[in-house]
Amino acid sequence: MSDNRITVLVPGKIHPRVLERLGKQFDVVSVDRNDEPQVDANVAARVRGIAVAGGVNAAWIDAFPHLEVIANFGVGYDGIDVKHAASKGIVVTNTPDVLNDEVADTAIALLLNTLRQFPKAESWLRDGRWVKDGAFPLSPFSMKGRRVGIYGLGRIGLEIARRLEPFKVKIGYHTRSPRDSLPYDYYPTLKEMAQSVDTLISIVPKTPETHKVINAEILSALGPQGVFINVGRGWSVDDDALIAALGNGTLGAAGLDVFYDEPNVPAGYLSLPNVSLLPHVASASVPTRDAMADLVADNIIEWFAKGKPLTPVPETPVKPRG
Ligand code: A2R
Repeated sequence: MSDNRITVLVPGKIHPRVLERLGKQFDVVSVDRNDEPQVDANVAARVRGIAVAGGVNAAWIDAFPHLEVIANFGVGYDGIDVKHAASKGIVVTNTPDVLNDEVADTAIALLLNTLRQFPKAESWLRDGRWVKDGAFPLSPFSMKGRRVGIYGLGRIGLEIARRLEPFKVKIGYHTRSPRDSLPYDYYPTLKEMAQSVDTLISIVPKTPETHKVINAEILSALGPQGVFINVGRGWSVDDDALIAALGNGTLGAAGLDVFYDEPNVPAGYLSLPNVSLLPHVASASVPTRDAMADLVADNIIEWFAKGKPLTPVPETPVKPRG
């Protein structure tokens, strides 16, 4: 559309509510998301905002000389080259907080599913095995008496900790800096925490420092009664080590909602009986995804209305719009 409305580009798929909200006041241009942008030069010159669920690399940032803001759908913004955006004075926003409760709920559900094998028990019933073979086998693990270590006690990690309290389990955490006045044990290293707990929940972002840190050493420290849950990023896990540990009994069980190369899940997991797998659904409810979509739209709207987005990421500067 060639009117005098501000042009906002949407590479690839995004929640329809983002398109609906932005379409009311912006010229929204949807394009395929390839490595290199294929956008008409006239359109490229008009683009001042990008709304995206996924990634925006340096080539995309460079393709739009008047780009001011990139609004990411999701709290993790590892798909966006924020350093490059920051170097060009472009603001990046994400969708923190509105998904904390949903992701924390999923973490607890996945932990219970992993410990108590509820998905398998339901399949047992649906497959007629209750009638044919009798009671579902007892679950080898229980929540009772667990010592839980949370790797990452940020917005989501803290909600997970709060939800664990009524289960009467022991709660500890590892972050780079301790959080004041919380009733949880702080561990200065991931290894020390893994040695002291039997349940590890990962909810750290994807950064160079968190790459494959859940490795053979950490898994073996958790031990044969140990359980690993991941609702952060698959990037943090050495899959070969986890598959081996689950297969040879070094680790008891795992529950995974996130994977290194989504939607591709290593075949090794699929054949293991002691892993509970979800297709990255932690925030995937209608109300939570609607709230995330609204925050994406509101970040763009606020930026162009007031020169101040609602939730900029810490790496990008927010200078008043000139
Ligand atoms: O290290 P700190 O004190 O900055 O604590 C943050 C922790 N964290 C780390 N802990 C240990 N070693 C690291 N290298 C490291 N890097 C970060 O992760 C903080 O407690 C937590 C991140 O919290 P938030 O920034 O509030 O993120 P939120 O909203 O909880 O989401 C976490 C991640 C997203 O980045 C997505 O990847 C995923 O959950 O959905």
